[in-house]
Amino acid sequence: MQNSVTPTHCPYCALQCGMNLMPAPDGTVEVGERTDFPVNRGALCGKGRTAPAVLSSRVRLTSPLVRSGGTLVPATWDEALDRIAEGLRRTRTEYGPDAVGVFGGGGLTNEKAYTLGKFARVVLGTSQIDYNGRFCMSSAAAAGTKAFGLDRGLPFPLEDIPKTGCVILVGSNLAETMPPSLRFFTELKENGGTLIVVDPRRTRTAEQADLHLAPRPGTDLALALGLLHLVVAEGRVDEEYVERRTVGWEDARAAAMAHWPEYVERITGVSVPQLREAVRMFCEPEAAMVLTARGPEQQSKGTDTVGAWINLCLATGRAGRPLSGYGCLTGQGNGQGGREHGQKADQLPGYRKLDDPVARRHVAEVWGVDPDTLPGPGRSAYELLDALGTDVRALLLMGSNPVVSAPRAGHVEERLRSLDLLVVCDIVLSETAAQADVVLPVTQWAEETGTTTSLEGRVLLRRRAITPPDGVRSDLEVLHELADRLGVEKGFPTDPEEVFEELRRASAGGLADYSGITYRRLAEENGVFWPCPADGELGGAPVADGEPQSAPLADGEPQSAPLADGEPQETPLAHDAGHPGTPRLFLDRFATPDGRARFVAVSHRASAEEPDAEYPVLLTTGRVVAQYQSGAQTRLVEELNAAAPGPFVELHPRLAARLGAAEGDPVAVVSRRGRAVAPARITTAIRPDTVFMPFHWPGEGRANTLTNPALDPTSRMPEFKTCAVRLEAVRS
Ligand SMILES: Nc1nc2c(c(=O)[nH]1)N[C@H]1C(S)=C(S)[C@@H](COP(=O)(O)OP(=O)(O)OC[C@H]3O[C@@H](n4cnc5c(=O)[nH]c(N)nc54)[C@H](O)[C@@H]3O)O[C@H]1N2
Ligand SMILES: Nc1nc2c(c(=O)[nH]1)N[C@H]1C(S)=C(S)[C@@H](COP(=O)(O)OP(=O)(O)OC[C@H]3O[C@@H](n4cnc5c(=O)[nH]c(N)nc54)[C@H](O)[C@@H]3O)O[C@H]1N2
Ligand code: SF4
Ligand SMILES: [Mo]
Repeated sequence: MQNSVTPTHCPYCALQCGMNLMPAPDGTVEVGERTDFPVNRGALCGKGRTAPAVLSSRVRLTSPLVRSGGTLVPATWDEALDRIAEGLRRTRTEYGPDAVGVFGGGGLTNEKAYTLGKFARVVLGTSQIDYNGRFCMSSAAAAGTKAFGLDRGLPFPLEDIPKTGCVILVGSNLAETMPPSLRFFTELKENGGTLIVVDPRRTRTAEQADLHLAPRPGTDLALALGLLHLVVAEGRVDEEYVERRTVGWEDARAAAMAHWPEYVERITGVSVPQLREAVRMFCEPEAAMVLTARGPEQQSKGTDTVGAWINLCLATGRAGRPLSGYGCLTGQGNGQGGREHGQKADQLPGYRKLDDPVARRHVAEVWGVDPDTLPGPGRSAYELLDALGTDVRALLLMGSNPVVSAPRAGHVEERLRSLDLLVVCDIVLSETAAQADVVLPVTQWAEETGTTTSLEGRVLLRRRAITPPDGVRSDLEVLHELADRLGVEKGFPTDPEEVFEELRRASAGGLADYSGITYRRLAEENGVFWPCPADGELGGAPVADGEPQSAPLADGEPQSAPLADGEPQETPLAHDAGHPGTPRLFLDRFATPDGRARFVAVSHRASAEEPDAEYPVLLTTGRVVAQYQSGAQTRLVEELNAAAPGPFVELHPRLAARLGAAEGDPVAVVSRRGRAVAPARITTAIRPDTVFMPFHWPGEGRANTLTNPALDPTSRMPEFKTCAVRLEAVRS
């Protein structure tokens, strides 16, 4: 234990709630309220509050494991690392560098994501790297980039939400997925603003709405186009704004006009009066926002769907103006930073493109390599998993558990088994690690320092608060050791701040420019919003090793001056005064060459799999409040398991009656990919044509046994949110 109180951030979702860690009498840590972080002001959900339980879990890995005679047995670090290096070298020699794949995660810190991308390109020389963020917000990222020239999930801080006039929340159940953020929407309503929620289920979030629209899964594109049609028909277009700040309106308008309200009602199941009411609520106030999450994004047309919602914002003059805009609620702890610094198949640090010669030259110079040696773009996440055992014969996996979380998971499991070499770095023996040839036990959030970038685009410092157990090493140490064994002795530091200093240089001049950010500033300013270019040369005194990085004040007291109301840009800098960071984007111009936003001309299309006689019901999937993702971490916490012990199938009483299923009865859900069985949870809160399953569990009730890996043509996002299934009663 280093400090008595260490201010840091939660290991889980993109809200990155602030928390204090304090030593507990039994040698572990306790979570304390940290009220100075403006996003959560001390509030935490149950996952954050119980996160320390995973640090001291009995099933935590503390020794490397290697497969021997079919089983995983403990090994020394040298044995394990040697075996990996030898396997990777052999694969490369026999099949070429692209036969080695790398799979990362949006939960990894910026330092890890950056180093993993560099490791793939410089040490392995492979193009075959991608990460689980592809399954997360990639459609919104693609649409945001197209429309605005830049993808930062929220172009404004969350604190703007209560001050706008209306928010349309499309396919987000944030009351369960980011509970402390619900406050911003409650305050919005208290201030006289309105909330519209679009979700096929009446979720805890939808219950807070002034208007709940419950479309059929997979029809958000039609819904957005129908709203835009009405905006035009009712004369609500902001012509002056469209003229001055956008291009492409004529084509987008023509496409939207083909989506008559009655036609949209037929596709979506949302009535024409409800469509009109939504348009009125959205258009009447001075300012309004559209926020999307996984509901509309995890579709084989997710990019076009988000594009259509952005069109709605642009046509009504609600983007790049104070208290107005489109935003995506990014999901994972570092879902934002994890998509900026090079673990994505087509990307170099600073949100640069791998196929851009200028970007290649810049990053190659920082890395001290010849730009021509950098490989080109590789396969997207699902395509990479699908190629395992054929084109890709060895895989290094860090920060994901695809056996539970990938679409068509039975097939992915089979592909993983067919590898010559699977290496997994994890905290626990996840379902994926259990299939590995070598498992490396790594340190966790509270045992290491690093930065994350929250859904607001706010770069944050997570601090080491506790000494890791014997036997584990950090992901950075793993990459350093492997680089060394593969003949690259320099360029893979194990000190996170040293990595961050290099990341600053690599990102300088890119879209996601972190060059003006230092660990010291992060500690003193409670985070800095990118872009934050350096003022002059890149210096910045590093924080002394092991020293407390800011003096914590007495418990309960704010630890730094709260931001001035509405004006976080003006917060004075305590030290190395430089660029203040950018809480709000696009107010003067969009990040396109001409400064104007782009409309997209899109039309509705069917989902990859629509119900038919054999598979007459729609399946959608998502989350519950008490479990996180594949559950590898949260399934270890007693309190969370008590709240959410296992999978279930949520269905309407009418469907249940047809099936003859009572509450709690096992129900089989069958798709073209496989069959899953879980207890029925009967509720009128879901459409009668749809069933819902959470995806947090492996085994018989694994939702991803069923899901369809149909990919969005642009973002390569799989269609997690809709596929066709049939239900069968299970006789015990
Ligand atoms: N408790 C908890 N919190 C989490 C996570 C977790 O696993 N557990 N994960 C984190 C991560 S990585 C992410 S990405 C976020 C995700 O956060 P959310 O996007 O809020 O989570 P989901 O439950 O996947 O999906 C949201 C809603 O989409 C609805 N939906 C399903 N199909 C459709 C559709 O076709 N259209 C529309 N409009 N809605 C639809 C579902 O009914 C669901 O209520 O949560 C983060 N926070
Ligand atoms: N059906 C369905 N499937 C989905 C979704 C859905 O809505 N429906 N959502 C998708 C989305 S949005 C996401 S983000 C994915 C997430 O799904 P996964 O990618 O499986 O995410 P996690 O369960 O968070 O996996 C993280 C793994 O890394 C480990 N880990 C945590 N921190 C570290 C670290 O610092 N280093 C290392 N080496 N390991 C670490 C954890 O123990 C865990 O085993 O699931 C996707 N799958
Ligand atoms: S909302 Fe997200 S960041 Fe906040 S405590 Fe819960 S899991 Fe952690
Ligand atoms: Mo996610």
